[in-house]
Amino acid sequence: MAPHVKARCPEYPGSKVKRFPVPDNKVDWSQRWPQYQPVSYTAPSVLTKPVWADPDIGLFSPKFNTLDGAVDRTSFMGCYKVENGKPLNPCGRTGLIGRGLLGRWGPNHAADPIVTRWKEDPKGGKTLHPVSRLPILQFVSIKRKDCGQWAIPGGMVDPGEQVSLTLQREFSEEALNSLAVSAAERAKIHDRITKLFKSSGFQAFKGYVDDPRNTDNAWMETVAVNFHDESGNSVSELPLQAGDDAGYVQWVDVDSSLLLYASHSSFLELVAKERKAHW
Ligand code: RP5
Ligand code: MG
Ligand code: MG
Repeated sequence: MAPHVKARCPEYPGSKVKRFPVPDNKVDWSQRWPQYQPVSYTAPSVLTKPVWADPDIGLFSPKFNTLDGAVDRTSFMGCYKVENGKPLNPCGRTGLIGRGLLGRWGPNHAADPIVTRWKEDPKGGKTLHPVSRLPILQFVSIKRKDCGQWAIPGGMVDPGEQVSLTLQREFSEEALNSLAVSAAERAKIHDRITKLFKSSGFQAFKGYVDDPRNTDNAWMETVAVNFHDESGNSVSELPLQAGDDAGYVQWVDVDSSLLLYASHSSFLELVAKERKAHW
């Protein structure tokens, strides 16, 4: 596996904090590196003890590598090390200790709904890419408010929440703005998309996300699932409207040149390959 890159971004997101620079060959914990002096940072938004965040180490006794009450502290990467009471990022050094913007020590579980359809040509058929001659997929993409980057409309799995529910809930909140409409409208949205989200979908990825918010002690993991509207008459007919942590939303052509948040473009590559679409 290539070493994480975005998890070593020089300036920590939403702050002026500079990570201790970690070269590629020092990412792995197995490389001895006595000179390593990571900076410590936990964002004020986490320190004010919101419900979604853990207390500080020492103030509570988390059960790592297991289901800790409703909080899932297991990792898709296997058993992670805990050193001096603090979990160690399974993908190596990031130049920063503490939790940064992440609420949980150790894995922070998210779910990423990749909703796709075929790009239509004027006659209603599939649009083929001029070079690859393969049909072009489109996916619902949101522009994140926090960093302005385009992304999959994913979000955190709430404690005890089924991932299948997180996928549908986050899509509704970020791409259909379900939080801002009346209960009746929300029920309508729910009905319209439940069929698509109840289909089993294609699990494109499950594991570590190379997220710029990652630290040595806290990191993102996700389950990315593709829900495909083959005939273009389920979600495709719904008006997209950005909501919650999304500033914009639109259908975007799937292509290898996409620059997306975290490791999202690698998830789309897996979807394109699976659906024999252009990449
Ligand atoms: C990424 O952060 C995941 O892949 C997911 O898309 C997202 C979840 O965080 P929030 O959108 O809730 O900030 O690592
Ligand atoms: Mg969200
Ligand atoms: Mg989100």
